[in-house]
This record gives sequence, C-alpha cells and structure tokens, in this order.
Amino acid sequence: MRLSQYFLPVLKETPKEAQIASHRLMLRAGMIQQSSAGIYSWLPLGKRVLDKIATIVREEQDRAGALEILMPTLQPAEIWQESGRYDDYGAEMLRIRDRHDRDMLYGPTNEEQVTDIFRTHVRSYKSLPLNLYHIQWKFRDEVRPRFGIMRGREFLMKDAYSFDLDADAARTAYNKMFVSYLKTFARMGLTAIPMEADTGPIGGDMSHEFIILAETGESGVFFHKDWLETDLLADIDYDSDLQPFVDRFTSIYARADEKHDPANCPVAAGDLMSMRGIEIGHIFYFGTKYSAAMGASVTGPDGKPVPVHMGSYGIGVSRLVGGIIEASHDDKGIIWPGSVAPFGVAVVNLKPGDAACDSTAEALYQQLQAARLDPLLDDRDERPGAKLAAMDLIGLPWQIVVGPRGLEQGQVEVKHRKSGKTVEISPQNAVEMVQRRNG
Ligand code: 5CA
Repeated sequence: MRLSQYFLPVLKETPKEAQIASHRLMLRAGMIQQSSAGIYSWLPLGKRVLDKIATIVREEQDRAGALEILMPTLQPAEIWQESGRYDDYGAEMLRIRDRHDRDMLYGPTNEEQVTDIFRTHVRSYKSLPLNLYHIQWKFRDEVRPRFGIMRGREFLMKDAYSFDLDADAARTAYNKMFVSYLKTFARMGLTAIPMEADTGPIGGDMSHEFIILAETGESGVFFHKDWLETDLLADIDYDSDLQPFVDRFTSIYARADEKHDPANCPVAAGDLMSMRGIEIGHIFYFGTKYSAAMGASVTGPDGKPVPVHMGSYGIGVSRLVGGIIEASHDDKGIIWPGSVAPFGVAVVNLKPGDAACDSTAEALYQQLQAARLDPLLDDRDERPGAKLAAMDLIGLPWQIVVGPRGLEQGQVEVKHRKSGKTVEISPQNAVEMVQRRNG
C-alpha cells in the first residue's frame, strides 16, 4: 500500500476524551472514529487489525471443530420471550419495533437464536456433538460506555454455542474451547489467564473469564505468581483427552475479584499477586437452561427425548484491538505483534523527488510485496520528523528508512519497532533481514 493513496487520518494532538492509552492511540493512529457514545466507525488501519484478529479467532475455532455460521444482528422478541430473558435483560437490550409493529431487538448475544436453529434441524443424538459459532456485531446499551472500543455499545464478538447429549460430553466441548482460547490469545502475543467467574445474565454454573493483565483493566484479579511463568500450549490434538491440560491451567489459583475470598484463599500472601485485567473472553456451561425452555431436544440412544446440554463461548474481537494495544505500546505509539499488525513493514522515503531515494524505496516496496511482507510505503511529501513519528505511532513491526545520506554509502536504516534497535545495511540485506525475522 502506498500511503499517498491511503486514508490514514493521524492526529497530532492527544484527544481529550481518551482516558487510556489504547483509546488515545487508536484515535491518534486514525484507526477508529466515534459515531455516537460507544459506537465507532472503523477506518482502514483499524479495520485491517480487526480483520487480522478475527482471522486468528476463526482459524482456531475451526481447528477446535467449531463450524462457522452467521446469524443476524436483529432478532425477533418471541424467542427471547420463550427463554424468559426478554424481560430479564432490562435496559441493556436495544428494543426496536418494525413497520408491522413486531417487537425486535438488536442482539446482545445469541443463545436463543442458535437454539432456534438447532431445534429446527437436529433430531437425534447421532448429530452430536455440534458447535456453531459466528463473528457478528452485538449491541448492549451499557450504562457507561468508555475507553473507546474497549467497553462499547456496539462491538464485534465471536460467540460459539455447543450442543451435547449429556453433561460429560458438554464438558469435553467446554475443554476444547478452553484450550483453543489459550492458543488463540497466545497467537496474538497475549498471556490470557483463565479465572473462575460469575455467569451473570447468560446463566449456568461453570464459567471462566480469560483475562489479560493491564493497569487500566476494569477487573480486579488475584492469582498465584506462578502464572507469570506458565508456558502456553504447544500443538494440541483436539480429539485427545484435554482434561489434564485444563486441570493444569485451573490448578494454579486465579480469580476475578467477585470470586476471590481473602479469608479462604489457598495462596500464601507472599505468592499472591493482585493486579488489574481486561476480560477478552468468557466461556459458560449452562446445561439445559435454554434447551429445556425452548424445546431443543434430541432422541437419545434409548429412543427417549432429552434436552441438550449447552455452553456458550465468547471472545471480544473488537475489544482485543484495544487489549493488545494496552499490552504492547510505549510513549511513541503502538507496538503491534507481527500476527495482528496492519502491515508487516514500513518503507519510509525521507525525500520523495530525490531520484536515488525514489528508486530505492520503490524497489524495496516491490521486493517486499513479492515476498508477501505486506509493506506500507510512505511516499508522502512531508517533513521527515513527522513521517518517522507517524510510523512509530502506527507501530508496524519494522521500518526501513530510505534517506539521501545513507544512500551515498549504499545503505538504508532498518528499525525494529519493539526493541528500538536500528542497523544500517544495504537495501537487499534489509529485505532479507525482515524476511528472516518474520519467518
Ligand atoms: N453469550 C456469551 C458467550 S458467547 C456472552 O455474551 N458472553 S460475554 O457477555 O461475557 O461477552 C463475551 C465477550 O465479549 C467478553 O468476554 C468481552 O471480551 C466482550 N464484551 C462484552 N461486552 C463488551 C462491550 N461492551 N464492549 C466490548 N466488548 C465486550
């Protein structure tokens, strides 16, 4: 991509309304624009990151055996009346009436909608297990939307729903999602700690929140300091027994504050960490809560109808954009992990119009494109200082800076955004270096 042809409305001033780093940096880097409270447009740079995150989530869901569908944002009130949640959900639910006076709502979650799909089509236990997921916008009329897309009113969620014959099989489904969440977040450079959690309006009696540590997080968390040294998972065979993995991860103490009881905490005071965190995922097992209320039964092996056991599994896809920035930034800007970076490498032409700079930058751009390193070429006629500051702000993993002085020696400067280290090398070596370190 050539920056001269791109839309990157970078802000020089720090927006006053932004209280935390991720919100500030997303606005300054031209990733999002507020439409109304808690509702945002995603501009090209932000949309790229959102899509990269969604792709990782999708790949890991598919790997764990979940099947992608797409349910609507608008749902009929009837199915929520059947489950009993239409009244329970209260003011957080955005209720809409259509031209025929039918009650509709903008879905805050999709348990009812997916249960309706299931009961229409599935009759026998032989069709189980089944796990259906989608990545779709949700609306919750939060009392206090804040921190940009972190606590929005409209936000993008991956929500999966599992259907099983009994509690044991549902536990297997739960474990698959538990393990796939650890893998998903690790691929984004995050250490997410699963913590026992309350189930709130989703219901059920087993639930884990996945929380990343950040000073600006909304949740208070308590955990054994061993968590900080825990290795994440290697390759997983989802058909194997995952209980030992889950046991390993749940045996180290970790609780969100509503579940932490200081009087009964098994961890010695010196080993207990108390920090703040951001909830980026939440999984639930709620048995037959929705299937019983909505008549989602299958015939069991003995020919008798049984309501299916269900779980639901959410990931805050749009929240993750902010969460990753909270976990990875400095005072100059964002530092994207390679897996979710909007572009792989910046090529900064410090002096457009200079024949040597133009031809070197152009050749680098072509080679990086051919090597599929997804370059962003800054070919704008701007002050060098402003260009370099903008590149630090948008935080691509690598910058290759092409300037007249270096070129006299046949060299460009390669900068690694995370470490800040720079080297002066030939353009050819620069491409090879970025290629090698990205592989
Ligand atoms: N139906 C279940 C699981 S699919 C559910 O809705 N769970 S949830 O309420 O915990 O939401 C799942 C994830 O969505 C949360 O872990 C969080 O990462 C994200 N999320 C929830 N509310 C918001 C919000 N207001 N803004 C941004 N992300 C949110």
